[in-house]
Amino acid sequence: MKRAIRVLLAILLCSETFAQENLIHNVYSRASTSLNGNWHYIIDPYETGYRNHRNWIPFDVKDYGKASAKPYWTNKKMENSSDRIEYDFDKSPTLSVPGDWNHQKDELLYYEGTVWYKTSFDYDLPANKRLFLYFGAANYETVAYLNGEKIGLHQGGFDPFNFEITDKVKTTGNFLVVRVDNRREKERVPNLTTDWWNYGGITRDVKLVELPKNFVLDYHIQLDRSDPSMIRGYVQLDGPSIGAQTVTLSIPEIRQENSFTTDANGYVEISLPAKKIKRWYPERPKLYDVTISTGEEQVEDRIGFRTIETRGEDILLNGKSIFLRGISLHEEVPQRMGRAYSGDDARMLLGWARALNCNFVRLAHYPHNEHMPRVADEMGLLLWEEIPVYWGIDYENPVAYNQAVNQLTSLVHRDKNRASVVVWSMANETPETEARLEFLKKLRETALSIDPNRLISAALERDETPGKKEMVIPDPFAQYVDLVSCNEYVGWYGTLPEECSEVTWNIDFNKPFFISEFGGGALYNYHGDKLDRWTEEYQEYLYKEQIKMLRKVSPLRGMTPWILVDFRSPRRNLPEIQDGWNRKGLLSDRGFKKKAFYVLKSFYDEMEKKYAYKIDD
Ligand code: GCB
Repeated sequence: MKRAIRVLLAILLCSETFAQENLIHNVYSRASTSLNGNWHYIIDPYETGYRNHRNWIPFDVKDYGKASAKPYWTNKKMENSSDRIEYDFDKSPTLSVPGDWNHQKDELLYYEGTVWYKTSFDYDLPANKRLFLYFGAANYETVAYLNGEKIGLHQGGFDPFNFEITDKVKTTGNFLVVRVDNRREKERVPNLTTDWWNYGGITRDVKLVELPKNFVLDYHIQLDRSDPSMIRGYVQLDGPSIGAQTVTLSIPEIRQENSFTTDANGYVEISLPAKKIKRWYPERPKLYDVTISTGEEQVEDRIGFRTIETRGEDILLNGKSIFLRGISLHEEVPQRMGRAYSGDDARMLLGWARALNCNFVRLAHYPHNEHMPRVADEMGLLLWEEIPVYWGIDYENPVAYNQAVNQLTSLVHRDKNRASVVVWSMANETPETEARLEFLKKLRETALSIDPNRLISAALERDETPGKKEMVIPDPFAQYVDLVSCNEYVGWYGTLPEECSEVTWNIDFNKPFFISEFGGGALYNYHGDKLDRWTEEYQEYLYKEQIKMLRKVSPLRGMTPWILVDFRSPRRNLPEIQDGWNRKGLLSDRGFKKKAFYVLKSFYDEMEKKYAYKIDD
């Protein structure tokens, strides 16, 4: 995206909320020091830690905070025996970072409110370097203070952010206090109701990232969709002297290297011939070492090159038609009953998808951690990524819109170089109102302005008229997507699996059609008749009937049934069956395969043969 547009976007976004202005791209390959570990914490449901903080008046109580106290971010200690300080981080218990707090401590299982964290570190920063504090994500609002001074605020529970601390860090004895709150609020995205656990806390990696004075802030390097003989993109530098700098892009394996000169804003468009490039696709996920060098820095990445587009009802990967053999997935490790956050977690979850013979995974319902697309790049799994515009967002409210667009902007920026990501999804099951349509259209434009090279979609709903057997998708947003996607629960909500045989689909968009969810609950190893709810037999029968029905839908080019693994949800309270779990997983909470797993796998084995994929390059 052109620099001018990016600056304008940043200004627009910053005026109302707390967008990430200078998100460092590819932090995982930069020089960094992990701050992961055990951090002290104080649970603070009454916002006691904020006493005397005049700029933040919670709950509209105007005189809140008059009491004389030492707010938590000052990390005050008693200096003599008559001092009154009513907290002490260093004597408080610890939480593991990264990690949601809910499943680390019994008293935090259902907690929705504020927790203050504290850690300490020493850091010897060379004079010619800059230092940034990076969070992979924290849910939902984060305020960070270094050595008693506020360094930044971020809203959004699933996107990365960083704050510069070059002028604030000390050689020894730094203390970092971080307030995280995971309240569900009307203006937040998501807002009051979801069907997943509202995991709070610092859920992803925390790092100190050390960079030169002028550094590579961002870059985009992909095959040009309109001219795939070329790799094109841009590099954006940040720092005091970023104009007229030489930036070199090289891919040693194909012996290509080109140099470019930045404009006065540190921005430059880059390109390389792609003739010798072997394309990335699931059966051959070829990644190249790519280097971007400036006089001060060398940034390494591993990038796959491929194109994705649609033509009529087909999805074309590298120009060849594919069927998306997918599954939906939450960012959760069921055995640990908590958020996934590591490369190993990603390998386990995506490995289960591979065992199902998937070539596609829907990362529902919010941006997952960066390890997921990176591991998917290596494993050869295509991805659908989405933001938590889920159900009843406050669509008329510009604050809610800003929350959504900020999360989308960060996600698209973070993952725009990942070959695995082929779909940006704007929303899940949202009501058809005029305000919502405008909201989604603006989100779509934002995604395309950063990255015009991928498909836009949204999980829409079918016409839910009771008793109606002809399925249509009346949602006007279908006109604006590349991939028309729909969640449907024929055979589970309201009806029995038999209904699948009576249903017909009237889908006529001249676009590929995709089922973004179908499914039903089953408790692992609970058996009975195929019409006994919650049995594996019911779920197996439902999958068989769904597949029979969906085979007849001619524009269908893929599906991501709901869901790979049972997941935690406070909405699911049936004793002895659910006990706080949504049981629609094809695998149990311990990773055991239910019968329906094999039904879907055998359909995918068949689709793999039907859409056999090989390209000569
Ligand atoms: C849906 C939602 C998903 C739920 C699922 C269910 O339509 O998109 O988040 O978990 O249904 O299990 O009802």
